[in-house]
Amino acid sequence: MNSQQLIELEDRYNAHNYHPIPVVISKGEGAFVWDQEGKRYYDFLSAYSAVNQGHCHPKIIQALTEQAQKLTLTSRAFYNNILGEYAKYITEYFGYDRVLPMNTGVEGGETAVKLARRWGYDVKGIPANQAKVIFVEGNFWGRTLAAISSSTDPSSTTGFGPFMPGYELIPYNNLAALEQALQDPNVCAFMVEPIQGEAGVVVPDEGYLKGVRELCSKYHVLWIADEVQTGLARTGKRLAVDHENVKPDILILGKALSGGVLPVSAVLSSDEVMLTIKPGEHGSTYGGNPLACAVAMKALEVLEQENMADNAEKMGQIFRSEMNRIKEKSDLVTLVRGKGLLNAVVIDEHEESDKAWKICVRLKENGLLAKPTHGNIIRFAPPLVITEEQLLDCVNIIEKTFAEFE
Ligand code: IF1
Repeated sequence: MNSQQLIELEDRYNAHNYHPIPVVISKGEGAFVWDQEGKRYYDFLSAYSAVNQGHCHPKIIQALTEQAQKLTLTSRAFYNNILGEYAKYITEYFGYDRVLPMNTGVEGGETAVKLARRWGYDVKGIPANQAKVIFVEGNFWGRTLAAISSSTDPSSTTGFGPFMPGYELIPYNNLAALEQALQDPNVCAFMVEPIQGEAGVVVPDEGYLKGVRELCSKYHVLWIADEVQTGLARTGKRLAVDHENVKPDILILGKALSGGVLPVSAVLSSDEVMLTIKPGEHGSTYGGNPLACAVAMKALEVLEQENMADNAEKMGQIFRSEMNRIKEKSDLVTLVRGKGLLNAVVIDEHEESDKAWKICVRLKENGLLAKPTHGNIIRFAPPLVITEEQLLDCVNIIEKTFAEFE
């Protein structure tokens, strides 16, 4: 079947919960993907930062295939021979006491909120069913009812109520608002993305994360960092919180924890927090499965071995300086922002415009895949294995494409 037929097939039988760029990908390697007709593209979405290590990283695929031939799933009703090794590996890697393994990013968020509530009751002494979690405006942590209950985006929430109680919203990047909200003794946690992804790669002021750490400690509230998108070298450090040398009480990881191979998420925390949940009180059939554990260990290992954080930092500097050069002589680009290889270009349009979409379709025709967030923002986030030569090739494609819209 050709691409057009495959698109029609999906359109006919699949739910219409997405509006994809019209390209049918059938192969991937490193920073490249190929469509059904064999045309090659640079991937500047990286499956929403899940393939930080590059498509089909040979070492990760090897770990996958070797483990797949031995044992894939036992459930947690029994022990398996890989989970303990993985738990030791990931907790030492990030400096936490314990890990709770889940599958998707949103399950990681759900787990973090449950842990925080339980800690609030058992340790902080919040009266039963009164615990509150603070979120920021523009947050995104997935599509479950608990996640959309904190959303300020109507396309996430409209027609899906009623919503989960016990949440409070404050503005992002605003420490005074946080301190105000923390006055309430029933607050158990503050959950935040160190850089907001879906909101359009919104980078907070320097010192914000440090301030969050200090305020949460001062008011005896758990700080939950959602690093599902920003973690694992994407922003030029192992974690985005490392830019300010601070440590969250609860860390959520997902996406690239498996290098894009299968859904693997993790919640990391201290004994004090993690041991509040007892056997039978939380879990998942697939969480901690041996296949996921083997893949995740390798995915973490190659990030280090191949210095992907350093490469993300260096390539990100070059990318933003090139985009700013383009911005200088362009009427189209109004703002360039990001950290490491999580970047966005804001174009001169209103949020409901279809300009960013049209540019992304043209970028596709010119051999580069990117996705708009809102009508006026294009996200640029290639795999972290991209080389300088490849990146400069991509800058040319972007420059040429933007020129077609001047
Ligand atoms: C979709 C964006 C990215 C996340 C953070 C948790 C999750 C996500 C910070 C949940 C998921 C996704 C999912 C994807 C779009 C997407 C996204 F455009 F919305 F912002 F990555 F850039 N925390 N992000 O960003 O993880 O349960 O999906 O594994 O299509 O909804 P999940």
